[in-house]
Order: sequence, then structure tokens, then C-alpha cells
Amino acid sequence: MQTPIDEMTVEEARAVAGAPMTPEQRAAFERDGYIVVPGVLSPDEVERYGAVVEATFDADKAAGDLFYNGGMHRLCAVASCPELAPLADHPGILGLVWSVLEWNIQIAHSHIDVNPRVDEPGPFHYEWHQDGGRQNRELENNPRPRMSVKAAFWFSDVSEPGRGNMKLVPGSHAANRIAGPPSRDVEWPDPPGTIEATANAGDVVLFDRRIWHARSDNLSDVVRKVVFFAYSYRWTITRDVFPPDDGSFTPVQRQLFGMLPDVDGDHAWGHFPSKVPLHELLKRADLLSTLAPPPPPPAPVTWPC
Ligand SMILES: O=C(O)CCC(=O)C(=O)O
Ligand SMILES: [Fe+2]
Repeated sequence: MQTPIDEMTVEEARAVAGAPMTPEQRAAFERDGYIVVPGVLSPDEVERYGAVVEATFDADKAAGDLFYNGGMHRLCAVASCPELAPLADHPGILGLVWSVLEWNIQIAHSHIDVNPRVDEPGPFHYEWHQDGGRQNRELENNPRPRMSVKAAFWFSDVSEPGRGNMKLVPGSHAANRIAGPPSRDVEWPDPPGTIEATANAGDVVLFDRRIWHARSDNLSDVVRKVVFFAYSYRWTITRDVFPPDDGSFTPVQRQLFGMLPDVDGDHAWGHFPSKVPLHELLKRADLLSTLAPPPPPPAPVTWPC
């Protein structure tokens, strides 16, 4: 059980809140639209949460709920597996998230993915996208605002390409558009500048929702295992559903999972910071002063065709 925030020492609060982004991480995140954070999870954590991910896959497999290619894409990670809740406010990633989005945040979307080797790729489907759905049509400006960031917690070794790594184009978060096929079933090459982000088990890939990215088939014998959490502002609506509050969640998890009591629009607006656990945690940790307005948006880019 976590010490109540108002009883924490500064050191305890800092351990829970996580460290702010370093200037180097921030510069890389703003320039490239993503960073790979090594060793966020200890080997014990990789084993513990990895076992939960595997058990979910085994259950879906036994129930005949896998995709045609043997893969699992389970939405709402915490409702599916409450044991994964500690990933959402893991101190190794939380500090990076509040450095970018500040304290009035929630989980916007989450999923658990397990993908064994794909022996026969299905019909071509152009997977490249920015996250945020209608945000990419309904918001003005070039580039459009960031709105959310997403963390991919890796439980399998994707330190080599071809293992179901995330494909992405560094710097493309500054591009509202990339050239693409007339419809998603028309074969089309990856955009110029594509890389496969590599990571070891326990690493996190943190990305700006605007970066152009795509899933890739796992062509290896290493079963791909990854859990995604997207973070957005509490004044937007979440795509996730969450389990009932059974008293087992930390204050910050309860905020992230929409479990705070008496929440109305004003609360979500951020009018009552003292009732928002992450605000109180940062205050207790004496870290509020590290928050700074976001840097100017990147210069818009027209991605080469
Ligand atoms: O599975 C992947 O590699 C990418 C999934 C994705 O597009 C996302 O999580 O936003
Ligand atoms: Fe995505």
C-alpha cells in the first residue's frame, strides 16, 4: 500500500512521481517525435508483467479469440488485466509523461498485443497512421497539436528488426500528411525515412501521437509481447473502460483511470488542482516548478513522396 501523498517525504514523492525528462531526452523527443527509454522495467518486472500478458494470450487462444494470424490485440489493458495497472504510473515513465503533458492527464487508450510469427502475411493493408483518429481531420494547424503521447512497454526482445517492431518515421510528427495509397488495400511502399524502432524487453518506446507509424509483422520466432498506454488531457474523452475501483489502485492510477470521486467538467478542466493526485504528488515532490510551457511547435514538414 502506497503512503498517502500528503504523508510522503519529498524523497518518497519523487520516487513515485519519477524524474523529469532530461534536456537531452526532451530535445530528442521534440526533434524525432519519439524516444526509446532503456531499462524502465527491471528483469523481475519484465517477468511478472510478461507472465500476465502471456496468461491473457493463452486464455484468448483457448477461447478461440485470436486473430486469423494467431495474434492478440486486447483493448483496455487494465480492464482486461488489472495486474497491469502499475505500468500506467510506473515511475520510470510517469516523469517523462508529466514533463510533456503536465498533471491534468488520464489514460486515453491502451492495449495488449501478442504476436507469434506470421507465416503467411494476410492481404496487403496500409498500416501507416497518426494516432488520434478524427483529431487528424478536425483540428486546424500545421502541425496539429500533440494532444497525447503513448508508451509501448516491451516484454519481448525487438532489438533486431523483423520481430514485430514498431515502424516509424523519425521527425514525421511535424507532417500533417504523408503520401499514401488511394485506399488501404492498394500496395504502397513504406514512407521515406522509415525505421523499425528497436528495444530490449523492459524498454519503453515513448512517442508523440502525431508521429507516422505502423505495426509490422513478426517474421521471427520471438513471440512479440507489448503493452501500450496512451496519455491525454482529462478534458478530452477516453477511449478506454476501466475496472471498478476495488481500493487496490494508487491515487495516480485512480486519476489516470477516471476513478476520482465527484468529477464533473470543471474538475476535468483542471479547476481543482488540489483534488488531482498527480498535481498533489508533484507539489509534495517539489517538482511543480520544473513544469514549463511546451516549446514552440516544430516547423511544418512536407514529407517527401
Ligand atoms: O503495434 C504497433 O506496433 C503499433 C500500434 C499502434 O499503432 C499504436 O499503438 O498506436
Ligand atoms: Fe497507432
